[in-house]
Amino acid sequence: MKKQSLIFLATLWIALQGVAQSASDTVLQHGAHRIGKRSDAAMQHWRDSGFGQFIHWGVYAIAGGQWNGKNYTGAAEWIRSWKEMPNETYDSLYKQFNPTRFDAKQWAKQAKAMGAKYMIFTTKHHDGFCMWHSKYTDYTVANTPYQKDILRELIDAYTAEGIEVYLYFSIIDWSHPGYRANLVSDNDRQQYEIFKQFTRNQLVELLTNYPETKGLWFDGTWDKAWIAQAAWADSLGMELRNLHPGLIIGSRFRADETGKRHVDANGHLIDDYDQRFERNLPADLQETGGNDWECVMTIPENQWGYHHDWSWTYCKTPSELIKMMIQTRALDGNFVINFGPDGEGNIRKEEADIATAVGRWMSVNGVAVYGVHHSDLTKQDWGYATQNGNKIYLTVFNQPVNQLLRIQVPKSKSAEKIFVIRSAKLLANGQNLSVKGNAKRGSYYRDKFGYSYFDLILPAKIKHQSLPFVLEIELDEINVRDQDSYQQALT
Ligand code: FHN
Repeated sequence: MKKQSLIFLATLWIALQGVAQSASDTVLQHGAHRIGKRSDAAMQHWRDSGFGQFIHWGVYAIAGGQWNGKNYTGAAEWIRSWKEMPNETYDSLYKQFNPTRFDAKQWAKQAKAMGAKYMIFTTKHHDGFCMWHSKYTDYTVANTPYQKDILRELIDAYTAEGIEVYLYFSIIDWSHPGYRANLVSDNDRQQYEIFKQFTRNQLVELLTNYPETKGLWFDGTWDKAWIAQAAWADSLGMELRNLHPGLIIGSRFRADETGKRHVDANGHLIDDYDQRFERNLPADLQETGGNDWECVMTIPENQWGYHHDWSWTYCKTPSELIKMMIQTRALDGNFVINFGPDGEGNIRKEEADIATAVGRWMSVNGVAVYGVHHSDLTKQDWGYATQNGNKIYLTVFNQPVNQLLRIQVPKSKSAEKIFVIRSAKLLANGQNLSVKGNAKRGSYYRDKFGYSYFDLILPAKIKHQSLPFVLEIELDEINVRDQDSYQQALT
């Protein structure tokens, strides 16, 4: 089909589709096209996956956050913007790109062992260097000493391990002559039209040549020039979705016509999931707006690409990352840990160690992460709960000194009923735990908010854990008889 016809169809689709609005909303043509979550199988699969790996890899890995003996303290993948590094020097780095130690299969096996169900790969970061053989620019891996199509190698290797691949794509492209952050002159506008066409061509090329792609992970969309393209970006999004059914796109891709990003002027999430949680987590479910969302997390404070020296930066431990992952899952989000391989293709030891530790933990406790959702059993001092069907997983970070884990159970909707803990076991070894306060004597303590509590007796051997442990519990909802008369006493 001709390009013009495709654009016409996409525009028609938008017009027919309308926008997701309620009666009191402002009329928008390019805001959210849906209120609430996507309900199709592809999106449910993304949701159930729960845990992913991010990989930032490009020619910035050669510099590794250092130039001329000086340390760049910004994010290593931004080194081209550092005054110490001349642009021409950076733009020639690709001539040295020859990662002879790169082994896609080994990366994929490591990701699998870590428990990642999907991987997001930087096909093109802000510098514009393409990790695939794009026919629309010479600035690609095809023109490096390495030559081979890295994206193809990664997709093959990760797919073979059952890990799905999402493509990170930066709209900012410092290498393209038509790219602008802001459009101030007619010449800017003309150049930007060429750049838009180039961007569209590359995206269509990616989806056509890499049909295994599950979603596009956009970045670098905060420029005024891009924000002003609401109608065009909306129709491009439709074109990409038509080309690739099931495609998942986060909220960073496009703005609405009022310039609002992520959520439109009516407060509705734009596209499929909220991408605002970068290196931070929502405090509670309310902050998520009930949307799908994803948290992408660095191991150091803010380094995505490879930096030679992590000694000056605060790095997260496996325990902290697991805690963030569980907090994310308890609030219905997906959690992604970033890796930044070096210029040779090695994954640094610190990252490999984290992958091993997280993977060991996931191999025992993964059921608390995959396919789970928010539980009515709310966050408590000991940690977070996730749920799958009748099974509730309690991930315990703060172990009580007396080995009695006090659980506040959810309230029943009926005043005549109460939830009790029917069974509890330690996932690590399947050992059943005794429950105190659960004797079926017909009368249960409830606090002034109507909550009941039960104590789980923890086995002595789980003392002094360096990583959290997980308990699987099941609840029963039972009828309560009259309260003890004492409980009716007044002050
Ligand atoms: O500027 C980029 C940054 O380098 C990195 O790629 C992150 C990943 O989410 N995104 C941008 C900042 O939000």
